Formats: sequence, C-alpha cells, structure tokens
Amino acid sequence: MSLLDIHVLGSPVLRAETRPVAEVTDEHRRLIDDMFETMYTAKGIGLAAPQVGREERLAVIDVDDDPFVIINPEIVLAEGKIKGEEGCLSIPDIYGDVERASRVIVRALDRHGRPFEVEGTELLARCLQHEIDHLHGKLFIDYLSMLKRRAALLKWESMKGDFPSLIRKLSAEEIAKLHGEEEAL
Ligand code: K1U
Ligand code: ZN
Repeated sequence: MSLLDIHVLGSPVLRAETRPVAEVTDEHRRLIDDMFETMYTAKGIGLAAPQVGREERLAVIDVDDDPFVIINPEIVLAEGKIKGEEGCLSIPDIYGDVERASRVIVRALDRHGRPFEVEGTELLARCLQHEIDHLHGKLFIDYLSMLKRRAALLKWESMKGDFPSLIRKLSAEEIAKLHGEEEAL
C-alpha cells in the first residue's frame, strides 16, 4: 500500500465532476486500500477520490471503526436538518458550521461491485454528505455565509504557500505532528 498526495483548495480536480465507475476492478481496490491508508494517516474520517487527484466516483469512510467504501453513491433519502462543524483534509486547519440533513440513506456499490445501502445519522450522516459533495466538485466552504467564507479564504491565502503545486504531502514531519497531537491529548 502507498500513501497518496492530497490535493488542496485551488487544485482543479477538487472542482471537477467525477466519472461513475463502470466496473469495479483490482485497480480500483488498490486505489481504495491506498485511500484508506492515506485517510488514517491524515486522521480523517473520510476521503474522496478527487482529494487524491482521481476522477473515479468513489470515497472511503470510517466514522465508528466500521470502514467502508461507497462507489457511485446516491442519496436516496435525506431528512431533518442539523448544523455542525466540518473540516476537510483538502483545506487543513479551517473549520466551519454547515447545515446538513440529519439522517440520510445512501445507495452505492461496495468494493466487489455489489449494491448496498447505508443509513447515517449524526457524524456519519454528515460525513456521507461531505464525501458525496466532493464527488460533485462541492466543498464545505461553499455553504458558509459570505462573511465566514471570506474569512476562511483569507486564512487559506496565508497558508497555501505551505502546499507547493497545491499538493499536501504527508511527510514524516506532518505525520509525527498529527499523531503526536493525539497522544498529547
Ligand atoms: O473529506 C474530507 O476532507 C475528510 C473530512 C470529513 C469530514 C469531517 C468532518 C465532518 C464531516 C466530514 C475529515 O475527516 S477532516 C478531519 C476532521 O475534521 C474530523 C476528524 C474526526 C472527527 C471529526 C472530524
Ligand atoms: Zn473534504
């Protein structure tokens, strides 16, 4: 398995529409395994293919120690509304409150190409919606009020120099920092 580079805000792939997966192959399964490894290393609970520079319509999720992939996902039910804080591995250190459906049912294919449905509430519902948005070129900052979005973008302007070519490399230094912060809690 390998760690993948993460594309950050400004990289055009984050704004592109993804392509549905016609058939799930061993190459997709290798990509999925690499995405899980990258997500865990970056301390995320989800990661969508555009974030690693790919245009396949798939994302990996692990909110409650229950890892799964969603391929060609569709939200078939969305109900309720709730505001909550979100972050994004492609916009590090920027957070904002986003209103989302409080319960969703998502239909997708699994890593073997078999259809399944997953129901999400609370953080899983939020993560499913955040990842599915990535697959359609949408980012959580798009939902912020003009004022909050402007503040987020100003902060990003001061940080984006840390990401040459709009790529976040999970260097040994960043990994040590991410994992060290957790141990210190
Ligand atoms: O897609 C991504 O950028 C991953 C993102 C998913 C996400 C976070 C928060 C709410 C909805 C979706 C992250 O995992 S960012 C890391 C993070 O903020 C977080 C990690 C663990 C628990 C809660 C948030
Ligand atoms: Zn994200």
